[in-house]
Amino acid sequence: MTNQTCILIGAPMDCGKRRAGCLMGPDAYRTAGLGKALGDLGHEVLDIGNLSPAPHDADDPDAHPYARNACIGWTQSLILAPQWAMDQGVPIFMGGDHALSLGSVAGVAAHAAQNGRPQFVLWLDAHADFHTPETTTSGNLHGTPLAYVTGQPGFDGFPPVTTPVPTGNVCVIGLRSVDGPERNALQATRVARHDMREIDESGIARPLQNFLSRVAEADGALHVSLDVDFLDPAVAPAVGTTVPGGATVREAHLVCEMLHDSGLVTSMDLVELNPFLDERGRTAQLMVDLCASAMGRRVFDRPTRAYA
Ligand code: NNH
Ligand code: MN
Ligand code: MN
Ligand code: MN
Repeated sequence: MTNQTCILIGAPMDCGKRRAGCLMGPDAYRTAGLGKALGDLGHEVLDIGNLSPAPHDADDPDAHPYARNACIGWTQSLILAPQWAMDQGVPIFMGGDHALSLGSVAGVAAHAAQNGRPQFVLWLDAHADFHTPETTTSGNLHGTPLAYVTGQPGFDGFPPVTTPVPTGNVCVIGLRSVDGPERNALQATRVARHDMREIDESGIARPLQNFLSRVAEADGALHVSLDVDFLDPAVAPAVGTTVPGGATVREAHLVCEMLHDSGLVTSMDLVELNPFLDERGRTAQLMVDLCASAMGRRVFDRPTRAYA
């Protein structure tokens, strides 16, 4: 794999849910050595610092959904970042909670469309994040990004999604907590959904490889959105929404290693890390190691595998 330019973009967004702490995520990744880990692989690393939200109206703390205006401000600023970052290298959005993907994914999809490439999205998460502001009962907008970027209605006040990601280009792996309205809505789409039961039965490589083959065939751009709660909370405790029964360290590394070998990844989010809940930085470190795997770290050299 040729060396790339990794563009680290801090997005200390913390308004996608009520429990505070994800704002410390970007600095936890820096402290855990994300830049050095990627540099040691031979990549050029550019840490551009942290983004901030576009100016927005104040939020009523009791409003439903929660912090809509702040999320709109962040989405407006995040959606613009891929316009310059995608031309420089591989943007890595250091979250911040998963609401940052409303902007990052809408932004990379718009950029891909400008370049005539179909956008694909791999969502590694315990949750489907397919609520709309109308169906969410928690009111937490970090549970909505996949619905937004695929063009589902109900996101009044948010930037219009000009180039929705086709649901058939989305693959979710790691599911073990899906709310009723999300399940109903997802079943009416072509989103590929792989729950933990399927991973237990058949392994994690098979669904991923099928998806990567489709991306390669379409010469697509591939955005990977890695939610900390994809991982089992026993190995990744620093997340507000722990769900037992998640991916093991090795399952997650295998996913990242296969992603690297595919040569298809064009952008990435690292989301939901809450350093306030971490144990001596172990979750931040694991996320850094996974990102390094996705960017080419390996124990021994192996011939590059083709997924086409
Ligand atoms: N589905 C729940 C909700 O909408 C949980 C979402 N939480 C997440 N998503 N962490 O990844 O509130
Ligand atoms: Mn461009
Ligand atoms: Mn999520
Ligand atoms: Mn989640």
